[in-house]
Amino acid sequence: VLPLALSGAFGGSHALAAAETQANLPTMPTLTAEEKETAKKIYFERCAGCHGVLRKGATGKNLEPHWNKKLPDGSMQEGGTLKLGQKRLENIITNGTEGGMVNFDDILTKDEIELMSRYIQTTPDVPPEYSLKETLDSWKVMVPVDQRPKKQMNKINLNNVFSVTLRDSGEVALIDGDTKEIRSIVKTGYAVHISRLSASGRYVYVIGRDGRLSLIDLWMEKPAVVAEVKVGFDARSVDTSKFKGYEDKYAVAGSYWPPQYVIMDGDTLKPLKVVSTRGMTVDGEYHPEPRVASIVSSMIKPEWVINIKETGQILLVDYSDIQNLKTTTIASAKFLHDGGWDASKRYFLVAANASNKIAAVDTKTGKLAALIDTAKIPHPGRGANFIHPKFGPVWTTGHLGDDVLTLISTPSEDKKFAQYKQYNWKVVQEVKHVGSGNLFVKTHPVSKHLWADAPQNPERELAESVAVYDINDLSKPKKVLNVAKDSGLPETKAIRRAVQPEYSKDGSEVWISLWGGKTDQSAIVVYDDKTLTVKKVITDPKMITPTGKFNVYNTQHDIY
Ligand code: DHE
Repeated sequence: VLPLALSGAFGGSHALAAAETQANLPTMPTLTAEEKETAKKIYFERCAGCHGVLRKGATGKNLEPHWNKKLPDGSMQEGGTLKLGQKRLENIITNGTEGGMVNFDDILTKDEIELMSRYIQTTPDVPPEYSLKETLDSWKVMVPVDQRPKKQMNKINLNNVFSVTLRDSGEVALIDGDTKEIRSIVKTGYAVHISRLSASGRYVYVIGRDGRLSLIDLWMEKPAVVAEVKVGFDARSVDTSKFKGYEDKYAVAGSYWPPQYVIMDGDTLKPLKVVSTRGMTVDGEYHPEPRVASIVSSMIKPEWVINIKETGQILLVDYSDIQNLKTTTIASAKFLHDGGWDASKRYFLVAANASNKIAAVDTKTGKLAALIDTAKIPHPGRGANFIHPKFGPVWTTGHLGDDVLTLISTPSEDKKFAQYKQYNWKVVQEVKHVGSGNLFVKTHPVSKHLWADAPQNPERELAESVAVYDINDLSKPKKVLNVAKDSGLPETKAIRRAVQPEYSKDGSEVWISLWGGKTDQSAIVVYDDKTLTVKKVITDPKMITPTGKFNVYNTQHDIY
């Protein structure tokens, strides 16, 4: 709380008005020290991703005890968790909302829901900062570069390995795509979010939600972690330097908290530079927690595209001179999240999810190419590129908040697509999906299919299924595959969400994870992409909560 003199100086009459309103609010609930610790942990693991550490909201709503904001017409709007009250909050957490919040009754106990409802009515603690020194202190090299193999020491086809997140066990399984055998399970950070590849394809980088970044060497007889560093307290993204001459040289990881990114040596993870992302939103307001969302590496320039969620600023960071770092800051729209390249890999398309927009950046000119309005809460994953029979090259996104798949026309320098220029950056088609709650879409250059999941749909049947569309004729009825049933595993109390279709290197198979309960043995179901029949069910007692899967070749070359 600011001393009165300061609040007068900096807060002015608004601050006084806010203080008066706050005086009329119910008093904040109390928590014992032990309850607070438990609630903090649950909040970090389950809530912070959408609502933010400072609870200012992004994909999810603002969860501060009390907030007020000025509307465009000059009037003040206020709200907050204290106003909503204990019963209403318990109800929202238990049952979810139509706005996209999932129901937590199968994830948290009744007591935990009661506790979390009290916790979010109290003022959020500001977590500590994390500097270059702390990053360096956390850095470990298990196998120094000169003690690593000089050539591949195993017989695995390294073009077709899948790095699979075992979410709740804090591990990654490396699965041989040819034999479907689990080759190695490595301990990583908590709930690994993504795996990305070095330009050479030798190293896999996996980032845990707790900010622990692990480097796996695929050349070892049994692939294992060779270096590790903690880049922050809460993180989601990592990528490497892929431009010619910089292969395997650098890695970059983005944090949610503190809001910053860290540049590291590619083969040791030695932290070299930490860059804060705090600053102004595209609307010109200061934001204290602008989190780093997706990061991709350009192949046409020594640059990373770093998307800053709360500010809506897209950074093109030139890594050719780390000491004198040059950054182009492109204003797009707030709440940037995930995205992928168009087929030419010149344009990066990223969802500004809570703004219901897709931003397209031209990495050749370093400018915003388009800002496209879409249906509610686009969530592309990396999107899906294919040639539409009527509209030419298109990129696809699904939606968390709507029951359509959106196709956006993308430019091409190939003369044979010149006739489609008139459609560029327009939404050319919305294909009806099975329902809302889609997270990922996927296709492959040799495939005739577009796959789309719906794991966040409230209906069990839909959450456990995926839909397959014929890209040559999208008017044909989609084929809906019930992945949970196809796994042959006994039904469990927890919904087994069918999530993230991923292709094999040759594009002949599609792998789908069954994201089940915290302790339930689950599976990855592998389908033949042509016949849509089950080819293999990969299961094991250690196959618990599989979510993201990354075919190393497709990830290395951005094929989607
Ligand atoms: Fe993700 C990508 C953030 C919840 C599985 N997720 C991303 C990216 C971001 C992000 C910023 C892009 C990374 C990149 O490309 O550099 N995800 C968040 C969240 O903030 C959110 C909403 C809440 C949270 O607390 O983390 C969230 N994500 C989830 C899940 O619940 C998912 C389904 C399961 C899980 O393992 O946690 C999940 N997210 C994924 C996957 C990708 C991803 C599989 C990568 C897709 C790809 O094909 O590259």
